Amino acid sequence: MIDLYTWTTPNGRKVSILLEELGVPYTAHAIDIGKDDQFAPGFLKISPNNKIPAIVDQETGLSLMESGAILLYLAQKHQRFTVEGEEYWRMVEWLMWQMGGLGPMLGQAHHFLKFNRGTSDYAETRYGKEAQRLYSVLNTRLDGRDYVAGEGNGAYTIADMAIFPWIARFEWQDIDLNAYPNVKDWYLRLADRPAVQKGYHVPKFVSDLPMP
Ligand SMILES: N[C@@H](CCC(=O)N[C@@H](CS)C(=O)NCC(=O)O)C(=O)O
Repeated sequence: MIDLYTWTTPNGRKVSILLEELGVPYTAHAIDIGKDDQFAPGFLKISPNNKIPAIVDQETGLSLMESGAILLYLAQKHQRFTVEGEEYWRMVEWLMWQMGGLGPMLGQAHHFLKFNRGTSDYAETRYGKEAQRLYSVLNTRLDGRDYVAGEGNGAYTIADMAIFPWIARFEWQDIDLNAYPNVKDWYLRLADRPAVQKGYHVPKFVSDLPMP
């Protein structure tokens, strides 16, 4: 049994999507980051960086923070949604691209383009352009491929699951998905999966999965 501490944000949704794909038992605990639940002393013991998501694996007692580490742990534990050989490293490469680039940059785009528009032209231009650049990079990677890693036209892995909930906020980022046709096809491919639809609404329903 996995205890998942999460909220309705891209980093949280990555993990609930994987848990739904794995079909393993888990309990989702809502950490309302708008009410500062992430600073509660009990939560800090498992997530010392004050952020969701975090898990505790009740089978082993292991607690983990950082969504990328959690995805790698669960994929390795269950030997699913991962690939082998050189492609393993390609998967890690795109997972790290999400963790170090796509997530942090789109997070800033949300701040300046969605929540604080009009406060900084510089930040709007910087993060708006960076969002477009990152979508172009992903669009190029997905040219002739169904998924970001894996041999041939690819295999569905945790790297796709990490990227998906960030792309699901394309409207917040002023992105027209039609301008990135490979990303759009990939997005619709993942959005069609029942586990993605279910995992997206953990720990609670906020709104439907956005459709381009
Ligand atoms: N690198 C971390 C980032 C986690 C993160 O930024 N979580 C946000 C929600 S998506 C959070 O908990 N924010 C609360 C806060 O900043 O106080 C991961 O991928 O797990």
